[in-house]
Amino acid sequence: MMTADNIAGIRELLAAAKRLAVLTGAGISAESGVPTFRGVDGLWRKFRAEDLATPGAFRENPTLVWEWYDWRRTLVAQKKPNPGHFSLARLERQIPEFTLITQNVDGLHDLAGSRRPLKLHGDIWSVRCTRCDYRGTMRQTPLAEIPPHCSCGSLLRPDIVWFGEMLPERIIEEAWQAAQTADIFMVVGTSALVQPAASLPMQAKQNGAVVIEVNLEETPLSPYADHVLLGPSGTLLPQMIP
Ligand code: BJW
Ligand code: ZN
Repeated sequence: MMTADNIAGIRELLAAAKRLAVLTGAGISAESGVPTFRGVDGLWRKFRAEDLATPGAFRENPTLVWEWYDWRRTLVAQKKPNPGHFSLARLERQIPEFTLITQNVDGLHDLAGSRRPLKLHGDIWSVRCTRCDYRGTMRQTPLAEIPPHCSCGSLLRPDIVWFGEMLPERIIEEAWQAAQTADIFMVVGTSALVQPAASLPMQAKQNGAVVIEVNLEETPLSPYADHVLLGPSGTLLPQMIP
């Protein structure tokens, strides 16, 4: 239900929380200058998701997919966390049981000081081999070799979850657990369209959590949220979290 929200009330709610989980999406990084996926300047407007973020696309044209990631990596490397990220890092230190769940691959929560964000969709700085079990971090921007190769000679791929791929099992399990036990579940800057992430707040609600949504606009989740705060997260979160 939509309520006429007042920030002071939300501040009190948060201050009293014992178990809090937060799910973030691309919107929290928008004010850092990282493009979102589905907004006006969203990444999907210029590139078709099916062309780039699927295992099939990578098999078909690894160079194109790597060029896209190289461009995004180079962009993200120049970006810094904004007051929204910093507010969540602060909140983590105030709540006894706190879980940060993010769909973002940009690493800005880590840079803001969040201890261990559960990265549902992977990390733009991580790679893995398409043949052997090598996994590693690759920070170079721009890449010297596109597409990059493993020392075993096979192609490396971004360690990111593409459409049709399973989320990392331990991470999604931990996220379900946090959703099921939270007394407050906050959702920030996600269009709430991509599954299974979008089901986490619903799961929390079914288990009795108060759901707070922060977004520029309403989403499919809004009718189920107890409090919907419309506005930029970089302004609203610092007001909600002193
Ligand atoms: C602001 C703001 C500001 C802006 N302040 N707010 C059930 C039903 C239907 C389909 C499926 C289903 N289960 C699975 C599927 C298929 C698929 C799916 O969900 N499809 C939907 C699109 C319908 N899911 C999957 O394939 C997932 N895997 C899976 O389920 O495996 C099991 C399985 C296997 C095989 C078959 C079936 C099941 C994997 C999903 C992986 C998603 N990966 C991506 C791309 C990674 C590539 C990369 O990043 O390089 O992850 S998709 C893309 O979307 C990215 C994001 O993490 C994700 C979510 O986007 P997000 O964060 O919500 O961003 P936007 O842009 O959509 O929204 C931004 C929001 O911010 C907006 O609301 C703005 O208003 C707001 N905003 N500025 C506050 N300043
Ligand atoms: Zn290898």
